[in-house]
Amino acid sequence: MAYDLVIANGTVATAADVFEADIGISDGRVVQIGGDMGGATRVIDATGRYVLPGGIDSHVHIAQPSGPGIVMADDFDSATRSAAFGGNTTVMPFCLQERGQSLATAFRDYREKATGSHVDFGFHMIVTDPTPQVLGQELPALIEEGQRSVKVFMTYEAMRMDDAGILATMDVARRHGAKVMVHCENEDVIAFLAARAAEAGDVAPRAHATTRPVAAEREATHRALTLAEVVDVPIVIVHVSNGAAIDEIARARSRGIDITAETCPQYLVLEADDLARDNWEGAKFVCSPPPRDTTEQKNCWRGLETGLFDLFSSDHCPFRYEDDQGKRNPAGLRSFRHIPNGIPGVETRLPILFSEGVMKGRIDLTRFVALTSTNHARAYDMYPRKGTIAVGADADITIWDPQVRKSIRHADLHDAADYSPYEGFEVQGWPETVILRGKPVVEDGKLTAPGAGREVPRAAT
Ligand code: DUC
Ligand code: ZN
Ligand code: ZN
Ligand code: ZN
Repeated sequence: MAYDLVIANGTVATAADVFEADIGISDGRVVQIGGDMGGATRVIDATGRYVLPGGIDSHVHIAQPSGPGIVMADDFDSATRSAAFGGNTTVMPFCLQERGQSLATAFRDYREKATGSHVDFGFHMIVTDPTPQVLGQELPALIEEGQRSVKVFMTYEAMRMDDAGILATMDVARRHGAKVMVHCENEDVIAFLAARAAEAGDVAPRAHATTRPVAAEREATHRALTLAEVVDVPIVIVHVSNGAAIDEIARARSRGIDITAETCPQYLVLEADDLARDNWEGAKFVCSPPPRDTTEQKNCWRGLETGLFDLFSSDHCPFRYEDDQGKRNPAGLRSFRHIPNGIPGVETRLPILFSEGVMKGRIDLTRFVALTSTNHARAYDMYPRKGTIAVGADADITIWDPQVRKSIRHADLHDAADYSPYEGFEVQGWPETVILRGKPVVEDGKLTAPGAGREVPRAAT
């Protein structure tokens, strides 16, 4: 019985171990690890390479409307192409319920938009309008069918929920078995500071960072954790940017709250000072929470090193720079308040953490795998089908070249934005071959199996 594919001579890494072994794959699954493989229809030689579980990026925004007339640069085609080239085999975008809209209808639309994706995918539900219809019927039904992650925002005028709405949403999540992801920033603080800055004529991109201070994130993090404690629901604190928020998480964990904590590349290698770059270039770094300073970068690294963070995600949220609705803010709208929030990053997430984390000795390879794949599958009910290399698991594998050195250039990336916030950043290590359910989807610099992505069934517990 010949296997469909054997990956030979590589160094395999999981979240627990690093070992030399060949991997035998048939019918899209891993069927043998180590030992004599017998025959194979195809053998990929992975000598000198790491054989890793495919990356899972559980925080990406794709084809999400972001205000009147403002659309994201990426649709599912370009976003999942970029994800695949970045070594990912699964992404988890959001299904946004816009106010006044049915959540069930929104979900049908996002599912439809996602057909033809190039990597596997699963959704989180963003609730912005907690009506009786949504909380009483639609959300419970979606959770029951496996959509077991719900996100709420404490900021953004068009999306924010007050504490009463968050409590009610959390209660539905608790009763039906979902966890709640929270974007933690205090909107009233931000609105107050932003109005004051605008009045003072301080409207350049740097003001985005000064008007979204650590205090606004710390207070909201504390409040979100408190609400989750009161309701007794598992919570995910997304995109943590600083030490004060980290301290809130550590304290709440010591009280026994079930918390998953996430950080992102922008909080490790970008800074608020990047927003001060000349000629409105700073707009290329506008995301929320904003990048902070070197002290907070160190705090975030410490959170990765000590295991405080479970997830390392991109928060890919691409907008073009040169565009009527883009970041450059053309035609009289030259204010930080009109710069769309978000930066692209789904393709550069793994190389940045590998290079800055593993190559620089801050984290080991097993922790890299946990942070970029395994923990995402565990947090969002896809493990052990996804997120590991084990007999019976989906053969989602990234063959990683740890030697190659690159300078990140947007021209080499595959998203539909027109810049990368990491332009010129030097990395060592890049994904070489990406295998989705046993089939190479990226090989020799080409997308070899377009449209092979499917929605991941999420296990009920
Ligand atoms: N922050 C961003 O920068 N973009 C997407 C949404 C968010 O919370
Ligand atoms: Zn239920
Ligand atoms: Zn967010
Ligand atoms: Zn986000």
